[in-house]
Amino acid sequence: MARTERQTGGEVLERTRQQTKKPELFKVLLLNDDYTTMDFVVEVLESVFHKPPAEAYRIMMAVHTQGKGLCGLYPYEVAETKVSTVVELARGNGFPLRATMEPE
Ligand code: TYC
Repeated sequence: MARTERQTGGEVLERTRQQTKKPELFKVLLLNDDYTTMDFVVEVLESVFHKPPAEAYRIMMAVHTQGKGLCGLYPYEVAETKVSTVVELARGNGFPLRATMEPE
């Protein structure tokens, strides 16, 4: 027999392996410091990470009391842009606020 396909009697074999890679996600974290105001951090969480006010306040307090806090999970380039945007906004307002990213 010349054909190399498996004879399935017309049945379609399902692929069990994913053909397209699902995007790998990265955590974006805010870090605590002693100088950035709480109001500014809440503003950043609302404007850059689109958090509703109560959630933004909760995350800010988690960073304040625990040293760091999760802002969201994003594909690599989006995470990088969020980190740069936070740092640029902070420096533009004279604050030392830092953000980092790490694999999920
Ligand atoms: N610790 C800061 C203060 O007491 C507030 C703060 C919260 C700063 C979160 C950074 O990511 C941060 N003013």
